Amino acid sequence: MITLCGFAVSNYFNIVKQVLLEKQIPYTEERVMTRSQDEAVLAASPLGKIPFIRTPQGPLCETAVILDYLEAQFPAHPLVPADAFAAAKVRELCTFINLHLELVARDLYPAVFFGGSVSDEQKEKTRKQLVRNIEAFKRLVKFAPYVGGHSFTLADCVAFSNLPLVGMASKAAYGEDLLLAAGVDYKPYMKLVGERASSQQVVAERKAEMMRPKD
Ligand SMILES: N[C@@H](CCC(=O)N[C@@H](CS)C(=O)NCC(=O)O)C(=O)O
Repeated sequence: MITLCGFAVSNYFNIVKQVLLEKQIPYTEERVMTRSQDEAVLAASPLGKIPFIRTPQGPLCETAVILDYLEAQFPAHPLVPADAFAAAKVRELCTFINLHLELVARDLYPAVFFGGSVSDEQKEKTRKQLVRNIEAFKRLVKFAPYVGGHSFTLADCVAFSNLPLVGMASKAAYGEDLLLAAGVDYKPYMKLVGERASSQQVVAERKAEMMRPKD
């Protein structure tokens, strides 16, 4: 049995959860907050980052690694095509969204989501990077109707949790959603993917976590 560790506000935790649900892999959850100094957590995720999973063979951290493991270990209900090139194209989209969109927008989160601050210089630097990277993303993404084409794949699990964060963070920081401003109309796509049972569970559990009184 897989144990998914983390908590449901984390976009990366929710990506792994959606994959577990889509692939119908039985799992349990262990609530772990970020930056834990607990030895049992650090032994599984040395930087204290979430998510990580526990498997019968031992723990695994880093979302992309976890997703590859799940796909290899549980081949039923595939989220990656069998063809090597098509599979690489799906992973290219996952990496692009994680690395060049979400990770760049992440610099804004302390200011826009957590009541912290970010310097004007950093804000401007992030904006330039996002504008450039979103233009590049437009060359890869298909929305036909899924991000990689006609089938729902791993890249949709990544996009569903990450694109809205990029949109919300840029809207809060710059007064405009930089995805929409660049003509990436991801809202109908979010509605389509949002109709899936896995999406509804992820969203409901995220809301419940956000309503939960602080420990
Ligand atoms: N590269 C990691 C990133 C995961 C990550 O940054 N998780 C956040 C929560 S969404 C976290 O644990 N942040 C705490 C920290 O960076 O110390 C992955 O892909 O799993």
